Amino acid sequence: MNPGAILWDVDGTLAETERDGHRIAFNQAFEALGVPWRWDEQRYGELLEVTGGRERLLHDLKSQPLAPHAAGEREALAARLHALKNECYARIVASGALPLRPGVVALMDDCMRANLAMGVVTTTSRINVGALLAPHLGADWASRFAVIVTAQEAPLKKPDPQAYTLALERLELPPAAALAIEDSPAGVAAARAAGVPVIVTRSVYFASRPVAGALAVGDSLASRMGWQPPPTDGAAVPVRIDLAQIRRWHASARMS
Ligand code: XBP
Ligand code: MG
Repeated sequence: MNPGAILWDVDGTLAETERDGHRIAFNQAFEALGVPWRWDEQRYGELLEVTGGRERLLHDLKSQPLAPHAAGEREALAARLHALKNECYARIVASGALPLRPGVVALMDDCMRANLAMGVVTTTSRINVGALLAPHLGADWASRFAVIVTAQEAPLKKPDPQAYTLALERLELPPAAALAIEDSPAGVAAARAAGVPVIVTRSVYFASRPVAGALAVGDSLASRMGWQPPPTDGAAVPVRIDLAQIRRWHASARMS
């Protein structure tokens, strides 16, 4: 059975938004509100264990000696910082300066040509998805996707399967008919918990993390090098991971 839909994760999968987008934007928000600490690349990597930007802030505030002690004050500060972070993030990505990862647009174009439905399944907000994608895919970016599930529709963040389950419901597809593309252990866990087969394009923060339960794991959709299991050759051998290869991996899920 061919996949009935490709479900795209956003942060880390479509672009390196965590290191080069959200992290920078959080630090800009800290500066704007006079918060005295910053998140360097390493600290942010540790904090990515907590999914959801507001949840990540709240988690960090608990261990910051200079943060307010009262839980209510910490929540209010996290909410202000998070809203400001999203404004900063929108400014960072608005110019298109944060590129989509290599091979993403080509695979999306394969899907469009094949009339294969695509979805967005993310723990970030719709406004952040639009801010990232509009400069690259155009103002009508949303028309490419049959379903868009974000933190608004699915407040339980990955690894909870809620976002995937909702996307399947809206697409009226059984889980095995979809295929997710993710970058993080939490994303893989969310897809698997919903029963959706998943492939992983590793992002910088999860480059060396073991990934359990993925059909295939590789560094980039733009290259067939280094994927496990290796791509199986079709009639013509393209250099990138194309829809034909995605279909072969998807078929392997049904055989295993
Ligand atoms: C990744 C996340 C998000 C982003 C920040 O989402 O965990 O929380 O780090 O976005 P995904 P927000 O990989 O599912 O796209 O600040 O909007 O939460
Ligand atoms: Mg991700």
